[in-house]
Amino acid sequence: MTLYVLDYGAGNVQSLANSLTKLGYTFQWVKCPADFDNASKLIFPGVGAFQTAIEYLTDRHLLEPLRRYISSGRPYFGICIGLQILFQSSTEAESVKGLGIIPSSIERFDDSMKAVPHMGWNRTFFVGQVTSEATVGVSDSEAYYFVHSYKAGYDSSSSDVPAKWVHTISQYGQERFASSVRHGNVFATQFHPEKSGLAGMTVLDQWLKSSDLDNTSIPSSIISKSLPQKDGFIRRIVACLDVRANDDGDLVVTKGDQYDVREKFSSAGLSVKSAGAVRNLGKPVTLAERYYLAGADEICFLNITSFRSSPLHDQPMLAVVRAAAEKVYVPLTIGGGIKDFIDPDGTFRPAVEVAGTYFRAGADKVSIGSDAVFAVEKLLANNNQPTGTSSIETIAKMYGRQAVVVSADPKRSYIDPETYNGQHSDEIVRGDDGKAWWYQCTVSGGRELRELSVIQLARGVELLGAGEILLNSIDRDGTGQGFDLDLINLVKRAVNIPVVASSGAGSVSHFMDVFNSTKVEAALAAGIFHRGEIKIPDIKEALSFKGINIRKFNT
Ligand code: 1PR
Repeated sequence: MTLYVLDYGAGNVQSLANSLTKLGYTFQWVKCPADFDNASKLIFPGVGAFQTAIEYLTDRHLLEPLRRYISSGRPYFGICIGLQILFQSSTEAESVKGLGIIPSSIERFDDSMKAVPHMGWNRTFFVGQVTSEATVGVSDSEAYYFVHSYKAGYDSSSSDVPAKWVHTISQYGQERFASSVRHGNVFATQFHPEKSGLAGMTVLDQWLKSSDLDNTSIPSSIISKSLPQKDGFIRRIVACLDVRANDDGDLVVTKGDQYDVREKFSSAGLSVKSAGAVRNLGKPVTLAERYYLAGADEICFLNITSFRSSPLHDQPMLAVVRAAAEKVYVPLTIGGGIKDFIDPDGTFRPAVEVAGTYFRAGADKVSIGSDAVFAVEKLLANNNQPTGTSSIETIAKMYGRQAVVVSADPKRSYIDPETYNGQHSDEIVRGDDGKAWWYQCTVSGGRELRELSVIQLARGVELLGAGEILLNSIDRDGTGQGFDLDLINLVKRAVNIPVVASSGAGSVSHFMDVFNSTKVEAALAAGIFHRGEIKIPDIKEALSFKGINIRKFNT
């Protein structure tokens, strides 16, 4: 078998490369049109925009050779955008033609009742009887990782995927869509097998092992649209690793109390020497792998002092990302220092280049902190008119909005009735003790307060094209007092993109509270995992017991 992988330059293909290597396969990248002639199997992975993908293939004279490859009957496996380009068109870019192999259109999810992008884990269902061989390793008892705003509909509308193509369907909110398609030599998944732990590895392996696929995957006569309506969307548990160099220059996982990561002199048993040192809770890659194996649905690295130096020169951090991507087969988010900067030699390095370096190292998403605050300040000063130049916009344009997370670091700003001037009056929260506050944005890891409120930030970054908000709370960080539910509800109601609740988790019940009392898509914790106080499977078991949809422990 000569396996080729087609990389269209957007997003993280390194994870697929790592998965194939882990499974023991060797492969080559498609570099020129002639490579299609040499391929006996082809995988086209990718996230991002329909138009960007088609234009990339057209500009490099790869589109027609790809079409010829598929019509030659040799096996094709499309992942995410590799599924969508099989269709005639997409409402994402009406004037752009897809390959037209599947005679219907890709459409946007409806965001009136749910967050879009559909980002996270979901279940798949077969629509008819399938032999075990015909499943291609997909299982309706497993969950898979999705990240997309557009879908191949399966909702009885005229643009639905033709029945003979549907392999599995999934449901997000009230909408059902084809989560995988299969016919003849073509197999494609909307989900990312390379990011779906062991369940995804099984799909890749089965497809690679199978000889040419038969033409009779699922007889259309048994396709039924009367499957039970059940939203399979799963609430994610995210493990976060704050990373920085310690005083000896080694990268360590640290953890602050309200963002202060230095050991306190008052801590029991600490010598004078230890007091004031950067708290060291372990090695980044070791901990990331441990959390992956324990069932974390996503891993987040935050390079918390990156604002001090240029990330493109931060080789140890890039090495951490590369090494983690070889061990962790769930999504990896990397934050810290994602912004435009100028090298010491005067060379301008745009944020999109920084992000691209992390994607090529194995990150799936980048998280932007301080620079998002500055971008929204500029947006407001420009009467809410985006200029297309911010880090959020340029990265979202190139890699898709699902690849752009904004990490917000708000802090309560308490109101003094004597001096209050009416600012942010529609965002005021009142506590039981009579105190009132609004949530003020900060930059540089909480070191600097800005006038912007977290609601202005959330709405602004959504407008600029962010795909998700990682919502920290400086007041709750490291306290173990539980998530700030007021903050989370305020932000969640303000935007239609997914929100990850962060800061303050101290017990299993805090995860129940956040999922029961808010509509947040994911909950993140750091300290309780690093100190071994709570295990991820225990959280999941408790959530599942209460009827909250989780991904079973399975790596
Ligand atoms: O501004 O784009 O360079 O990004 C810097 C990033 O580093 C931001 O995402 C910012 O949140 C983060 N950061 C900066 N300084 C600190 C610090 O702690 N001194 N960490 C910091 C923020 C907060 C959470 C933490 C949760 C959960 N860490 O990510 O993991 O609060 O903690 P808990 O479960 O223990 O309560 P830029």
